[in-house]
Amino acid sequence: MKLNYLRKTILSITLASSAVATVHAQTMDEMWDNRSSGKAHANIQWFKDAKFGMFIHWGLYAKLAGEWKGKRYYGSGEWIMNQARIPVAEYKQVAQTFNPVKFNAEDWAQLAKDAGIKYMVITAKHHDGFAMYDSKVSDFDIVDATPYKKDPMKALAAANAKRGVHFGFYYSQFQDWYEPNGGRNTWDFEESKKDYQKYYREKAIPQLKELLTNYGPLGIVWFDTPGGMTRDQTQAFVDELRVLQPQSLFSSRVGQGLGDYKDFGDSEVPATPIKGPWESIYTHNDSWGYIKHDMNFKTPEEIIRLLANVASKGGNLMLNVGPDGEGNIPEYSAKFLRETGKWLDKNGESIYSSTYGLIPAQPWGVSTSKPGKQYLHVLYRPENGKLLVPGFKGKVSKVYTLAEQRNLVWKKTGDDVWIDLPEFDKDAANTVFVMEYSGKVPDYDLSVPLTVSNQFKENQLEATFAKLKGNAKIKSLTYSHYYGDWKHTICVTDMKELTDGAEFSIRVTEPGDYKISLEYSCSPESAKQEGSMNVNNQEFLFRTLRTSAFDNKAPLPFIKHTIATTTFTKAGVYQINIKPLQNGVELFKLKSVHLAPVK
Ligand code: H79
Repeated sequence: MKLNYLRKTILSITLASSAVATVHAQTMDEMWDNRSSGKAHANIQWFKDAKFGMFIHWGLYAKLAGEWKGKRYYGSGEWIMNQARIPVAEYKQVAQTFNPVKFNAEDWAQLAKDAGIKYMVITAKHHDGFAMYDSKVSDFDIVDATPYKKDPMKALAAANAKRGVHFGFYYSQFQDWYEPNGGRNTWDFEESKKDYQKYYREKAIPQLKELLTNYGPLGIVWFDTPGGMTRDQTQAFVDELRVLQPQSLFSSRVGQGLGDYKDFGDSEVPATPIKGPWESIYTHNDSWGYIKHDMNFKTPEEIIRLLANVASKGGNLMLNVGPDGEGNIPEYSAKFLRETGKWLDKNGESIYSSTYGLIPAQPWGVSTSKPGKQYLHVLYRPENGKLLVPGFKGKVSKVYTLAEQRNLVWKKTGDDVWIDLPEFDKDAANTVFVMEYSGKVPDYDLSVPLTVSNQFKENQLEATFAKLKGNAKIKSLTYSHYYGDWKHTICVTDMKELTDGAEFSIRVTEPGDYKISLEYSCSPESAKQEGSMNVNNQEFLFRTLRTSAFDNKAPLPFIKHTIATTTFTKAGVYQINIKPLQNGVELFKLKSVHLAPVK
């Protein structure tokens, strides 16, 4: 079970949205095209090295701030025109009051720099059709339609260039709710009368040409939600733009597998390492565009861990900020990004220019790689301070702390490396250790048994690592809480028959008593069914508890159902087998198995 297997089984199964089907025929997979050309772009190296980007969603919606005609909206503030079905004639008037006098390009670029960010991508035009730069192609732009009358993108491009931060534009190439022929405004314009080609010819292509001509070298053109073009048409579109800046990278959402690197779904990290250039994009709070009542910001600890997690799988994290209608970046975004920057100042070597870790995820954390080095990102300290790096084939020469470069005592027994960790703040977001080695280390392998140790409060076995039996499947379930604030959870699904099941291979490093819990989601039809878990030569029975049915527009609740206590008398490899005890409907959607030591 190596990387190829994974790409097919897990990442292609982002569920089609049933709610979307009534509005348009596109599935979420098509809206988020994650296929890249597979050909290496000549200028891809800076992107692979960058690891940390800043996304900025800024437009007229920032002025509305999640509120229209006294009603508040939640989630994806940049969708407010669509969510509130605001007619073009009324939305247009918002521009007359949009005057972001507090905007300061130098401050924004300096924040990126202080945060350790290497590239910035900002919305030149989102789905609402409003251009945040001086466009000659349309009057619906910041210079012609607002009292501000200036082009903020000119200053921003220059401020980033000065600091060596790569700069790029987001451009919504298909959706344009302002234009009669643009994608997806169904409340003003009739879909059947639209001529997408005319819109592409007369607005999208000419505007993209302006962006690729007037703002210096662009690191990235970040396309989003393709549509209305065949593969040949998309190829022609790409070719026409490429000649203007052959060095600029195009995101995979240009569509039809013609992008230079992959983006997965909004707020999605793949479960295991992915080869080739890719990026995960995340909101800082619950919305891309500014919403004044959205104060749910990820803490510095969450950002630092997310960054390490994404890097451990070989990708970049592009974290969004949503400046307000005056041009201020939300205070918590600025503060928490600067905190992240402080961590990167000391630990950046383990992130920038790294590739995915060769050590599978451990109860203590994740790893990243450089030639001859594995960086061990310790998120949870083993209680006795003895860190196990299991199954490591390299010849270890040295182990040290990254921040202070202090050498550590270690020993190798067989393929296991045991490291004596120094005392460190066990509440720190991420403490990094470096293991230097020589010799060849095999590629990341999914089938390696998962470590279970009594040195951690809990050991979590993720669905991704299950070996499937019968018709069981591993799926990435996509659902939202508010509006477009997508969440993704990987589960074992479709265990419906006695012959279906999930097997987890574990390596227990310390014998002893453990409590075992199953974390799952269970629809009303699936509730009260019997299942069995086989481990350690014992069969444990359980009956499923109802949580709720899967619905992609609602939370998917999970219950952590404790079902057994068992005693492992010897250290070693064991199998955990879970299966239904009747034929019929799905047993549950299994997210993970937890083993908590009893002390
Ligand atoms: O710019 C941000 C989003 O506005 C944009 N991509 C990120 C970077 C995005 N556009 N479309 N989508 C994401 C996916 C849209 C899904 C939809 Fe829906 C499902 C459109 C209609 C149903 C979400 C839920 C929006 C409305 C309801």
